[in-house]
Amino acid sequence: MDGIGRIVLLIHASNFSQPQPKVDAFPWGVLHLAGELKKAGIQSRIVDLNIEKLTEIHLRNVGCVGISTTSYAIGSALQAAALVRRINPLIPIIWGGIHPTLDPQNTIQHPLVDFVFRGEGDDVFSDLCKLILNGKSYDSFPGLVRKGNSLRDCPPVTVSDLDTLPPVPYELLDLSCYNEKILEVHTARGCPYRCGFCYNATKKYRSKSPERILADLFLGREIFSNARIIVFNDDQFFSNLTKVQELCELLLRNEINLPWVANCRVEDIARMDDDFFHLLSKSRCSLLKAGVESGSERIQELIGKGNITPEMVKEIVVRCRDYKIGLKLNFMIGFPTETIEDLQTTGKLIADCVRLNPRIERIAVGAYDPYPATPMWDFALREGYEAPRTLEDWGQWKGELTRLRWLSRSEQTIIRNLLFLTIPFDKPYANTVSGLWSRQPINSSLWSIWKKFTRFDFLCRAKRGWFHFVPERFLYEQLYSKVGVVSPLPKEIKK
Ligand code: B12
Ligand code: SF4
Repeated sequence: MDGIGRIVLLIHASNFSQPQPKVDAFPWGVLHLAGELKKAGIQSRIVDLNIEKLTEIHLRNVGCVGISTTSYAIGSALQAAALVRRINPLIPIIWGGIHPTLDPQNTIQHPLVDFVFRGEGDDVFSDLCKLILNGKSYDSFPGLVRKGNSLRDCPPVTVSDLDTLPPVPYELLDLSCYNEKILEVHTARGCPYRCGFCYNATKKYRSKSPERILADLFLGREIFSNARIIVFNDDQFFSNLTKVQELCELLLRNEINLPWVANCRVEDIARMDDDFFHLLSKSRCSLLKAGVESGSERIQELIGKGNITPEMVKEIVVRCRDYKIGLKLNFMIGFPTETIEDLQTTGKLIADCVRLNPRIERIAVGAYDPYPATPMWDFALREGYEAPRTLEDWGQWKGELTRLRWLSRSEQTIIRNLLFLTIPFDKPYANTVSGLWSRQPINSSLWSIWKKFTRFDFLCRAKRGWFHFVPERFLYEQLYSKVGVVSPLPKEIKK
């Protein structure tokens, strides 16, 4: 190809090894950028690598490429960038999204990266594209890191008024590849809390007005007329309870009449009074997803969640049971300085929660993955985290447990055992919203017998803190590698 074209190509990177026929997640970052480009009269094209491969055809008449990636999808982003470079080396490639924002230093050094954009592109990306497409100079553009730039000159950009965002241009996607039963809406960005492991700890909390959220819901409903659930996908839906109250009332007044799901912080649920719970239940709140992380108060303090005590967690577990609101709890293990006793305490808290509320939808236990620029990153490095050094390294990175050098062999084993033993509680939205997500729990009778056994096994072990020696895990791994039909879960419990 000679010269550059007039279209902006937006690529959403993926962590799937192959494109999937259908996915639950929308490529929200690039979709928002495309909305702004449309408003500015610039034509754009979206390639979501979750559902399709990038080909030469996508690059026809393209004048600028924006790649969006998390730390989990860099391998696919690099492959896409390599194709762009091979087909037309004149097209500038801009990397944005969570990982480039967090780690601009290493990202910008890669030859397949011309620029890094830091932060939220909504307000400024279309201006940048105009300059690029018209061959104008864009020296010292807000948020734009060039090779050799000092990062001090490029702080991340944020949008101050979310009500000014244009409507989502759904027409740019092949909607048949996305789950039409889920109506996903964003109501806020950032978070007022400062958890040590979290990307959001660097972003100020801002919310849309309830009226704007309702308008987004109506638009989504026009597109997804068969939607059976609303997912408010912000990290912190409940940070502003007045907003949530107004929104619940609007949902009721406008007879939206769909169950809804949202993320929350344990303290936020704890501070809701009975009237608030009634309102949630009346407006069809069906699932609250909260990050507990650890049962150990020392670890909670270390990771910036010192206010969340095991008593508070059990209190919300009981309240959700009493109000018949589903609950998903996330736990994280493997933090620096975490001891075997801390891990046992977390196991015990999980078991207490399950006993107190058998209707808990899901308990997801994951191992700590340190991310650059998060509050605990430097501490993790000092404690020996074997961090990927280059963008290429990040492309290979799989969040391996062995990189957490502070873990002794027996701690690693206990973590793997805990990840294994809690699998039965990670049933994707089994009760209230069953059958809606693409990733279905396997219903084979072998799998359900196995799950019942492991659940019982976990509850017995948690009482005594017996997580050191779990031979059933090896049996499971053997069974999976030989038979391959037991579950849809990973072959190995985190390398
Ligand atoms: C919805 C969501 C999901 C969905 C779908 C994600 C997706 N579409 O890929 C699901 C449930 C599938 C999911 C899964 C996971 N997620 Co998730 N997820 C989120 C969540 C809550 C919202 C993402 C979103 O839609 N944001 C809204 C859009 C508008 O924002 P955005 O993408 O950042 O885009 C803006 C800017 O970044 C920028 N921008 C983005 N791209 C580009 C490109 C260019 C060129 C430019 C100029 C600008 C630009 O402009 C955009 C508009 O303002 C975020 C938290 C968060 N606040 O971002 C976590 C988050 C992205 N997830 C995270 C994680 C860890 C995971 C999982 C690994 C969880 C797990 N253990 O399985 C998986 C793996 C996902 C993957 N494929 O990489 C981490 C990622 C951390 C990191 N270092 O990468 C986050 C940040 C959560 C956190 N607080 O730590 N996730
Ligand atoms: S983990 Fe949740 S509460 Fe903590 S900073 Fe991130 S988004 Fe906020």
